[in-house]
Amino acid sequence: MELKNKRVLVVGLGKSGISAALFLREQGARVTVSDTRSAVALAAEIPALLEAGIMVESGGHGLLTFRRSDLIVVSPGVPMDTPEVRQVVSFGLPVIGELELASRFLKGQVVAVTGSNGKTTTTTLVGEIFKAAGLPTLVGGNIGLPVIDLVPQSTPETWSILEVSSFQLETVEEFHPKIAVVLNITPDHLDRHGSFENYAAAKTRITAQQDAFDFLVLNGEDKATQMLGGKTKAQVFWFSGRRPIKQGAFVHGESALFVPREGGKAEPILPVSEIPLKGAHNVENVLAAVCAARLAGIPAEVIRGAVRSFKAVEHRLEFVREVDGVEYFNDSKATNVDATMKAVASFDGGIHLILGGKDKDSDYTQMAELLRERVKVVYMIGSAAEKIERELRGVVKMKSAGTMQTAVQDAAAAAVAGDVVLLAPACSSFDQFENYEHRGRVFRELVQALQVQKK
Ligand code: UMA
Repeated sequence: MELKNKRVLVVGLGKSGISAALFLREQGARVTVSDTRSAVALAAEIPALLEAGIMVESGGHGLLTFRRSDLIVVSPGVPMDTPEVRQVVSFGLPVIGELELASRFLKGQVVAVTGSNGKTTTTTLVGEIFKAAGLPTLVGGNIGLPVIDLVPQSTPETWSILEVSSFQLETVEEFHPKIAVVLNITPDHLDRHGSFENYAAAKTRITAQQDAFDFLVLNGEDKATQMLGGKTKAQVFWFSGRRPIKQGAFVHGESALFVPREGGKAEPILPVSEIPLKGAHNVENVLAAVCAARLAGIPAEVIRGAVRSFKAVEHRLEFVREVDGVEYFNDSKATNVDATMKAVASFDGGIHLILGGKDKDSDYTQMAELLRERVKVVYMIGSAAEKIERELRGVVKMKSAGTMQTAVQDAAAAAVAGDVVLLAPACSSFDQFENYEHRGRVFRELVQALQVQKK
């Protein structure tokens, strides 16, 4: 891709936009960045960009700025139906995302992990296994490190393990992972994609460029994911925590096994009891990682060692502390209904659940049965509180807490020994926090500050 002297516009000045703009500038492009935030809000970012010879448009997107460009690179958080983006697409100007830009320059092979839930845990685990096998490994993507930042370090031998989101996949064209993993597809980001079908279609793009020499790893128990099996040219491997699989990874009795080809012998990988993560969904994440690792030729004993020493990723069903016999778990990354249900299902009962934040057009009624069964009290926070209360009224005891601080205090006061206080909010965080990490940190700090009372 020739970038020298091209007029490139980068839309959005978050992590991806800043990295993309600096990369493009280094390649000799004439770069402008445009962001809806004001110059004051961008005061920390602007000087370094100007220094690098990058022009900055702040406080909104100008159609003229878009029209004057040869190429437009959008950040993942910028919807394709942003009016200026829609217009230039209709004029035929090329619009790509940061993932697509990066994948045109990234050397080596890619393992791409997507799914509505479990992406970060699985990506991190795959990365750990590949590193344990001694392979030159880079880890990035939606996990928090823009893929473009991996480009300078990549070599033809590198394995880049990438967490990829529907926002990033929406704009890929040539992105071509050697191994693609789709963990599950359940409703999320409907406010952005408009419908579940559009959301699932974005995820499908992970395999669009794959061919018969590539691998697609799919969840045998997830309906929407199963459909991808018929839409790919890649060799399909399955994983299941519930039943034997002809080609892929599954649990049989006490063991996780891998079958390398249909009719082939099942190889034992590890006893399930050695998986150090809570919840059936995490067994699925491990099985998906087993497939990716075996497909890259990594031996079973290396996989077993890396899984055994794996620690829960921050903000994903992360154990925080026990106070007076009550256990506190931070699953701030449970930003949709399905993730919250998986978190709740990881405990037998006695749960004090903190729910709420910014709604994503979600249907909270889906949780009714599970909450009735296992949750003692729901504490509602954030702007979605009213909707959650309306949809779950009569199902479970509910308390309007408003803020995280009140929710933690109320839950701590009500919980008795043997109970669990669980932050698994089913919403995004942007109404009250910078992001889900910030929300998780605030929860953790509040829990760390609780006084032991010995009730
Ligand atoms: N902006 C505009 N115009 C718009 C919309 C946004 O100018 O129409 C600007 C905002 O003012 C802001 C910037 O764009 O300055 C934000 O860009 P961004 O939202 O793409 O944020 P980044 O910091 O670049 O982070 C992105 C991902 N964010 C999203 O997808 C929303 C991060 O995923 C990812 O870690 C990072 O790139 C590196 O790859 C976060 C996320 O929430 C964790 N992902 C979603 C999820 O996991 O559910 C998909």
